[in-house]
Amino acid sequence: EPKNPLRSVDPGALEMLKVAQEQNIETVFDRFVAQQPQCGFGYKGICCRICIAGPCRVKTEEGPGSKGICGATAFTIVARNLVRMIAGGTASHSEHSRHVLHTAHAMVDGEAPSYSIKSPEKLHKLASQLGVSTINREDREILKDVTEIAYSDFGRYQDRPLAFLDSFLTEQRRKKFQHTNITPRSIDGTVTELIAQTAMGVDSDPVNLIFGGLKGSLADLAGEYIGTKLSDVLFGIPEPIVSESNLGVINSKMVNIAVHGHNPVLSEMVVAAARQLQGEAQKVGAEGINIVGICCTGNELLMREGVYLATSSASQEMAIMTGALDAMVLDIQCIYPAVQQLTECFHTKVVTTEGIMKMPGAQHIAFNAETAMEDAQKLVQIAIEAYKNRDPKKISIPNERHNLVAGFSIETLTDIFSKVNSDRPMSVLTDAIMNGQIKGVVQMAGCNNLKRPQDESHVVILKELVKNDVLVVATGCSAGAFAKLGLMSPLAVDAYAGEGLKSFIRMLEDANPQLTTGLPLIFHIGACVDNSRGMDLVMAMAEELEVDVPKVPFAASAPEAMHEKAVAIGTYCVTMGLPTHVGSMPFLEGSDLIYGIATQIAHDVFGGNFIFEMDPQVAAQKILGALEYRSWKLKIHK
Ligand code: NFS
Ligand code: SF4
Repeated sequence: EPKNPLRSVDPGALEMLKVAQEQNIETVFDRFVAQQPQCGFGYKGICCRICIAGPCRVKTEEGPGSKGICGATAFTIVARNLVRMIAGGTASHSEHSRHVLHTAHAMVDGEAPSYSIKSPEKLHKLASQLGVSTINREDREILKDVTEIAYSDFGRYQDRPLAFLDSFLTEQRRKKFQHTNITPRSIDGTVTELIAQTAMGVDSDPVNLIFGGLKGSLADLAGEYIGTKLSDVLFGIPEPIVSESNLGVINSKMVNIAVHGHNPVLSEMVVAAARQLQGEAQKVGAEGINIVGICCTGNELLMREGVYLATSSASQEMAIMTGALDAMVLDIQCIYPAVQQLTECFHTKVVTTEGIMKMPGAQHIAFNAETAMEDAQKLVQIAIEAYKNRDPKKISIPNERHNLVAGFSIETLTDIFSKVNSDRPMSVLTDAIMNGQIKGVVQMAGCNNLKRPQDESHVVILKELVKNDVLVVATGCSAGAFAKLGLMSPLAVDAYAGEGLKSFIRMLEDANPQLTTGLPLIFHIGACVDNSRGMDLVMAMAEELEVDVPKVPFAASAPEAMHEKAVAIGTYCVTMGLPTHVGSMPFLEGSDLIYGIATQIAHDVFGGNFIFEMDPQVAAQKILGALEYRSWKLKIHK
């Protein structure tokens, strides 16, 4: 019997876990148990290994043992560790976005023939927001100017704020960031500065350190803006789209390829190559090629192509354990090294594609913008070859798949609202809040973290919010949880939405007869970089309400946060002025001061604050409380 019996609430994953147990296959759930108890010093954030005089730990309340060898106290150590996590998250998002940017740039130069400008509409909107002229100019020329601005946001030291951040802020947020001196001047420069600031013997002032981290989180948001906006230009603005999710989308009669990681630059090409090579798959006896997504690359493809979402972070190994996955094509981030180890028992080919992401034992096919289509074809061929090696005895695909509707960019939402009020689309949402039909908006985001059963916290919080008439937008593996469990289907509206939310969604449907599908219970706004879409939404609401972000009934929640990227996102949500729930404890309990800054002082300065609450039921109540407080205040002042 497993020591941790309820490890997931996802029936697809649970079914595969039975297989794992029968065949004695090790999974992330076993490794989690093997790590217990996790180190108490690390957990509290009071372990420092920034220099090799260490590792140092804060061992006592007072005296020499209460400090590191250099004299760094708990608040310094906790702050430095946190800030380094933010720098790590910022670097991750930004490298992803830089790859999209390189691709756009190569395309403009005629060196990436497989790519094109799918959305001139988005390009023109972006250009005008960035102050790039569009009159009498070719789209490629416009995009060239846009990419130059993005490059200079990344790397050039400049005496102006980041264009990809500054152009999208409310006036009050812009001023707030200037006054508190956290306006980043370059993305790369900010990451480097934070590493330098937190090095041995530099900053020991916890407040100055944390403000550095806030600046880093804004650089992270800028990087996400570059990623989301350029991806929309190259691959299209997401529009409502019907698809399915959970492991049952893996098809025993087809060549199955999972794309796992984050970057649409790769996965969009794999989808295109698969469409071309269907015939090759038939030659080896398969009915065709079935692409399925995992984690955020799955979200990217789901949003724009309607590709099935097989599974999310914590259950990524389960896709291989179906025995019917012929290849897993990887780019970067959130990919367990364990997936390659697992293929010792299965025929699946694991293939890496990026220079910074290789795995011992896995095949590597370098993926280049210049040769994107040929590279993608090679990847698909590997899967077709592997199909021949399938062992029918090892195939067990859970009979679990659910309908869903995804594809809600802010453009699409605005469009849907505009059918109710074409002059002021956002007022449709804000009026519904002001008249009490809905309580506010919550952006649910973030990962799976095995400290709690997979997906349970996402689901418990979601159900409580929608029952209480909160409009939920979702990203990343949070969206993945809802998709897998059937909660992202229009049918879930009747089953779970409170009367107010239900009537709001029905009103939108009635006003939009052009939609070929009903609207879902939760609006999927994309991958984790697309948390930037949520920021665009809250700022549009702020402008409509003529207030700054901290007054808008809007909150964020990452019930099972895991990655450094989630730390960066949570931090910019707070800096932007949002109540931000996190359901897995970051490493900061070793300093009451830092805990107080995160949960209280941040609120005094920026109007947003962290809510650390591990119990999902209690967390939902706290989020609802924060929304109610904001709408109550808004109504008094209007
Ligand atoms: Ni976001 Fe997406 Fe998932 Fe977490 Fe990882 S896939 S970028 S970091 S685990 S939500
Ligand atoms: Fe120890 Fe200070 Fe070095 Fe950290 S920086 S490892 S606290 S001596």
